[in-house]
Amino acid sequence: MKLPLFLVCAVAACIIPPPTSAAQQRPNILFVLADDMGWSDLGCYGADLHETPRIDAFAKESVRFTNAYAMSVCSPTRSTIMTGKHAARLHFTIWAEGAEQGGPKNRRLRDAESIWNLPLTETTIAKRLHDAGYLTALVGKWHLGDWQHYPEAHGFDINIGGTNWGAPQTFWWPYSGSGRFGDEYRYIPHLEFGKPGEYLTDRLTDEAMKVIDQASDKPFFLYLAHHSVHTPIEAKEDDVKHFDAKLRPEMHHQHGVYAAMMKNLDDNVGRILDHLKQRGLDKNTLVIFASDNGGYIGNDKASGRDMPVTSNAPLRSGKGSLYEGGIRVPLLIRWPGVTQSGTCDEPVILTDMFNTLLHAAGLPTEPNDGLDLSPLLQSPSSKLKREALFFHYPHYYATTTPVSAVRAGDWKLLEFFEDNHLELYNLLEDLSEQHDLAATMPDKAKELRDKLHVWRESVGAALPTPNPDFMVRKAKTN
Ligand SMILES: [Ca+2]
Repeated sequence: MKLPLFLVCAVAACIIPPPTSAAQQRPNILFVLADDMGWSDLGCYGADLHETPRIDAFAKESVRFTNAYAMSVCSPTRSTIMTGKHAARLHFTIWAEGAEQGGPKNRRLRDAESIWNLPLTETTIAKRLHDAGYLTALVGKWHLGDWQHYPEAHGFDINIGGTNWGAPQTFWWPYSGSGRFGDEYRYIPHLEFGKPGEYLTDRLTDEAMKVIDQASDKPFFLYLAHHSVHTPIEAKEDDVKHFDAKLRPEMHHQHGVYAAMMKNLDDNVGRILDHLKQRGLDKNTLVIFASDNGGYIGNDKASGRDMPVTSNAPLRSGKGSLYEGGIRVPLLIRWPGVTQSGTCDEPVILTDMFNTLLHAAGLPTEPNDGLDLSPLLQSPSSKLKREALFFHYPHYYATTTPVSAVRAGDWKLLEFFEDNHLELYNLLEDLSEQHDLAATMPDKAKELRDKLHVWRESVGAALPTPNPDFMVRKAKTN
């Protein structure tokens, strides 16, 4: 049946709410995610060699979280930001290429099974914001699945550069080629037109600024996921010279090329903040800056230096590990008119971004594994109603064997799956996790282990299994 036009309009008027002043004031959201940046890599978190004046100035206008956590590697953190669900619940516990590899070598355990495509049945924060009228854009790294699971399939209107790959072949235009990842030819879509000497972090910032301009009168959600400061460690020569000249043996950080990469990222964070201001959008834009996991403490050939890329000291270990160096990350949030600038010591996790952003957009929060951090943004000294944070990495990496962990108050317990041994630390007294109290405080260790087991069961966490090949090999040796 065909309805008269006036009736169609009347029906539409009932369904589509007219824009309200509250809706018009919904903030834009700019989420800048660095890759593999360690907790102590920024000046405002204690770095010495590195120079990050723009991010440090931004931190002074933000809530600076000192106890913010991520998962210990790339894709799990990105999946939890997108869904508000813990990576263990999603069974997205390792990065895509790692999940594909499988095949344990001479290891005591077989990795737990992990997905490597973010299921299309999951509703991402981008989809929620898109449906609420936001222009949604991913610029940079995606790393949540193959082409059928790219950002476009997960609520993003715009995808510039997002693929299944976790790192570029190179930070220099045309950013493509093979060799670094075996014979695999890697490229970054939509960045084909450029010029020699162009550097990836500069280019992604240019693209992000165009997205801001494109949004016009729509609010935008811009997820600017830089590849920097992930390997390959490559930087501009003049910057490298500057940091090499500045290096002193007593410095906490020692890698001049990495320091130069940090400087360039800082410059680019400054550029996009300046762009917001020039466009008159800074007062109505919620800006988040974070990293997806702890700093990478292995070497990188591309840098030409045979030394660890960074150090997370005073935290122990780095990317991959569930010691603090692998999971504690910088987190800064600025929302003019809402945030009180200051330091927040309350433990939070990037899983919390989902509900925090829903709340910011005036949407109802949802029951999931994260909380809405708005109370902390309004009052950094307030507390959340949360007993503990949990971590689950049932895989191997250069820094770890399969492990789970829980942080409750100042206490931290790790359970290693190879031999089920426990380690207990008091982070208030022992931030560097050097004094294992599991043997001297067995009751506390048991209490936290029980809590960890209940949580693992509640999320259906996948566990590693004994590796029969390991036993066979051992028997032959004997
Ligand atoms: Ca990462």
